Amino acid sequence: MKIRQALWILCISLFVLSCSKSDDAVEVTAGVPSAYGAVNLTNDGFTANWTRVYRADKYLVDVATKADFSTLLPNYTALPVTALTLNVSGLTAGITYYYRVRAVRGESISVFSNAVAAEIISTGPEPTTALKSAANFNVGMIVRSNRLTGITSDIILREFDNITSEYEMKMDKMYPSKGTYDFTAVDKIVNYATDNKLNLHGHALIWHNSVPSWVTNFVGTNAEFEAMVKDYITTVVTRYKGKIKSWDVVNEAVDDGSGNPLRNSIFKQKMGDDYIKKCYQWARDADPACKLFYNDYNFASSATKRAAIFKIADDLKKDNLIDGLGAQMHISYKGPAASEIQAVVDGTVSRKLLMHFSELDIQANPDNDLTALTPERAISQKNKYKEVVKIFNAIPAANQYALTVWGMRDSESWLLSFWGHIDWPLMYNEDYSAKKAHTGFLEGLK
Ligand code: 9MR
Repeated sequence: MKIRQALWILCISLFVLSCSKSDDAVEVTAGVPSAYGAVNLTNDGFTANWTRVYRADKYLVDVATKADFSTLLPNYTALPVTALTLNVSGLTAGITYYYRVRAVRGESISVFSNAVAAEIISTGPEPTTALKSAANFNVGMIVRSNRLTGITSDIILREFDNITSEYEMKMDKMYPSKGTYDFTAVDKIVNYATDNKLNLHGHALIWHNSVPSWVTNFVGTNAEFEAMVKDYITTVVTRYKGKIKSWDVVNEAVDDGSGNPLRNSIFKQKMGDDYIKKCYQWARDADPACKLFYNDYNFASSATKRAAIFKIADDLKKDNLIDGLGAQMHISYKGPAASEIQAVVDGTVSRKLLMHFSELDIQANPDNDLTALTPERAISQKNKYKEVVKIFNAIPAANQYALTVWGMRDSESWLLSFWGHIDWPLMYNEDYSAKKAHTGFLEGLK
């Protein structure tokens, strides 16, 4: 009996073993490659590249002229490649192509990787369509009183309908010593705006970074300090009533530290936390028709700062003391993400406030890894300009105030000395020709 049982068990085991396949023949599934951004962009091609897939025999690459791959290029339709890169050539300058990759392992073909867009470099001049004629909203540029002539002025008048003073409408310049105002530069800018029918945005009445030394070292009581600030705001806003249509009353009041309390500025120290409200009230009283803005940076990149800014707006709005929010938008080609910028817009629009993208510049070299602006980076920067403009363009017209770019030529940007290294954050070259960033702005309007 035992021998029979043992024989049965042996037979069954042999049968099971014969049915199972050897390791080599086991069915395998090819993993999915991830496509990286295109590199080596030239005026007729680029290099596609992607991640290695475990034991893949080869990869199949598609290149198309449409993001949905409905128009595959005949030479690049499931093109088999054993390496992890493919030089794609014979393409047309200025056109955006898309690629995706599958891995092949034995009989198995993976699903498609992500799709990557690659814009073929166009070497000719960029389109010169004037921004203000292409946009349905006010497009702004910063000005300096000693640069309101020549080619700079020609470009301002051709491209922009809104101007902001880069630094001459700040307290240290307008109120350099106790009891003595200096409006020489502001008058020039105001006259230029009036003569040329440009909207002039006032920037910025109260900013911790532009406090004259006599105010930092104020001699007098807190009540006297407050009276001085009231006189300053009233004097300036009244002087330009009807000519300066909007003011950043308080700029950058939110601290960057954790919890984002109010920055401990001289104004907070001497006047208390409600200094903000007082300043807006004095500005409102001086010119009730003037649009009052609160302006700050990292509005998109920091959710906590965004919440703190919206809280300031809510407190002011309760008493009808604010009309709009300025998101400075000193950003880089890497971020913040579109969703974060959209959150700024959504919070502003839902509060029924005007939106000003007030100081746009886009660093192309935030990591200081370049010594010259490469075509790839110029295109990445262009795409970020396009993304920002697209978001602004989609804001309901009633909430759009303006989109202001913080500087004309790259070499004039504050960022170079601030970060101490080369960058190309703006829309114009040294010879005032338009960069790809300018084309990105135009494309964002479509
Ligand atoms: O770009 C401005 C620079 O030329 C001035 O020296 C500086 C101080 O007045 O202000 C710069 O502009 C700042 C703006 O007024 C507020 N947000 C940050 C900007 C860059 O520092």
